[in-house]
Amino acid sequence: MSRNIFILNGPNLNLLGQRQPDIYGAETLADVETRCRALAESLGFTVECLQSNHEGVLIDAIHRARLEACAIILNPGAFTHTSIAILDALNAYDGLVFECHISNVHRRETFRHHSYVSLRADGVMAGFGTEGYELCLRRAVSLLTKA
Ligand code: CA2
Repeated sequence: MSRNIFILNGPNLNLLGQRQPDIYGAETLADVETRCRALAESLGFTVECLQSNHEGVLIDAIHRARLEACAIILNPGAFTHTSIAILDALNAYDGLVFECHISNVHRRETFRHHSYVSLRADGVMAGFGTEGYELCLRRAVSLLTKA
């Protein structure tokens, strides 16, 4: 079994730490990725991180995960609420999928309350700030290392 976990981030998450700290916190995406990499390594796993503002790039990464990753932690950004194509790609993936939102989408506009990705996700995180990524990582490792 691969011990590599993909951490995928969708549109605008490259702006983390630069705008709207009241909603998304002060950490940059690079900070989050560094912490996740260190945590994964301490647990005997590796992570590959990718952020893209383009739906097709995220879909290609999900396809690649079929051979290269035992789990995907995905913050699809606004594609969460719109993308049947990302859901279809996830449905063709056999590993674990965790959907991770920094903000509590259920306390925000109603258009953020529906997620296509949740139809496939093994777990959904929302409102735990950037710590949510590490919590997803811990849950993935816990499930992957159970007998
Ligand atoms: O809460 C989340 O993590 C979201 O996935 C973030 C998306 C939003 O469309 C989802 O409804 C919930 C937006 C990402 C925008 O990220 C920014 C970060 C800093 C500054 C500006 C945008």
